[in-house]
This record gives sequence, C-alpha cells and structure tokens, in this order.
Amino acid sequence: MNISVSCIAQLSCLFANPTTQPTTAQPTPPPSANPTSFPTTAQPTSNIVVNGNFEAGLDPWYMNRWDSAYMLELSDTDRGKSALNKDRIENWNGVQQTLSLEDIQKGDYHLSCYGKIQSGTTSDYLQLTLRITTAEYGATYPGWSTRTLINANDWTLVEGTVSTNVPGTITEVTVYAEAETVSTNYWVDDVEVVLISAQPTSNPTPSTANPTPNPTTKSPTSFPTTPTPTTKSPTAFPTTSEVCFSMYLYILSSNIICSS
Ligand SMILES: [Ca+2]
Repeated sequence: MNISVSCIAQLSCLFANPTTQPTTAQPTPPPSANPTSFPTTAQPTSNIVVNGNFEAGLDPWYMNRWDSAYMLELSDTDRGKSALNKDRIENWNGVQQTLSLEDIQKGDYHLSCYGKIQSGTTSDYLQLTLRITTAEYGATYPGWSTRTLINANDWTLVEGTVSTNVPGTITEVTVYAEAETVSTNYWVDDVEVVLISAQPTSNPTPSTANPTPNPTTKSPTSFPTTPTPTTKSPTAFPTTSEVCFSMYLYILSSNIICSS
C-alpha cells in the first residue's frame, strides 16, 4: 500500500487533535467550610480588659476621679501586682479603665474581679460598675456586679452580669471599682469583662404597613334551622250532614236543568 507521508501526517493530526474533547464531568464542589451567614448571637469571648491582672503596671488604668492619680498605687501582693485604691474621698473613687469600643457590642457581659482590704476597715462592700456613655443620652449606669462583702484576710471574688443594651449610640464604656466606705483602702486584681451573649446585630424593622387582618372566624349569625316538616293536618272528612246537603244541591240543580 502506497501511503504518502503527507497523508500519514494528516491522519496523525486527526487522531492527535480530536475535534471534540471528551466531556469530563466537573466534580461537585465540596460544601463551603465558611457559611455565608453567621449566627447573630456571638459566642462568649475573652476578657476585653487590658492588663486586668496589673502585672504590666497601672497602664491603662486610672482612678475614677479627675484629680487623684495619687490615690491609685501599684502594690506587691500575694496575687502579684495589684491596684491599691486608697485615700478616697468618694465611694465611687476606684480603679477604672476605658474599654475599647471595638470590643464592645450590645449584650450581656460578665464582670468580675478580686478584692481585698488593705486598711481602714475590716469589711466593706465592693462592686464593679459599668458606665456607658451614648451620643444621645450621655453617661448612663446600666448596672453593676453583685455588691460583695470583702475582708482584710482573703481575696474575695466579686462578680455579676451587666447588660450594654442601652438606647442610643455608645461612645464610651468604662469599668471601675467602688467600695461603699470611703475610709476603706483596698486592693483590686484580675478584673475581667467578658461578653456572654450578644444582641442580634440587626433589629428587625417594624413594619409600618397595616397588618393583614386575620381571617375572622365569624360566628354564624343564626344557626341553620332544621326545616320543620310541614305536616299538614289531614283535611277533615265531610260530615254526614254536609254530604246530604251536597247531594241535595246536586239533585236540585239536576231538576232545574231537566225542567228547563
Ligand atoms: Ca495581679
């Protein structure tokens, strides 16, 4: 068989380059590991307080009073470094920190710290307070931890839940300690503010449209009456006198017709 080189080349081209590619089915993409929508309720997060154990010093803590930096002191205690609140002139004078707004969302926060009396009294009530400032309403005090009796012998846990669900736009949030008796000098350590449940990020917009009335289940105005069978009274049979009278009229009329 005499097959030319060009023919062989053309045949090889035909086989090398099939005009139609085999249709390889695309694999079904695996389910995405990152869901496109996240649940609106945040999971519990970590402590948003900076340097809550005071091991890095007093920064960024400050005393909740504009002119009393000297009333806050870093102390060495059996918990390491702690913040000593002393020489207070108001019961709300206490160690304070402005929290980062990036870490704040509206929801419920768990507040906690440890407190111990240094001098002045043997027992006193201590609490952690949250102050929330909004653009619309200024400073508000939505809540504080449980007022807890602390003493001079042991560190006492002070804790509670406070909600940041205040109306308005939050512009500042601070957490601070306050002891009831002004003469109490006390230590604070291990301050924590932890989100435990967040509000949904978008509140549903109430609809202004009039709601579609629910189908009213009308009570029947009148119950269907069961038709009363019209049981006619049987027509009374003519009496004997009536029959006789009728026959009399019949005979009378026949005589009249015949005689006429
Ligand atoms: Ca400490």
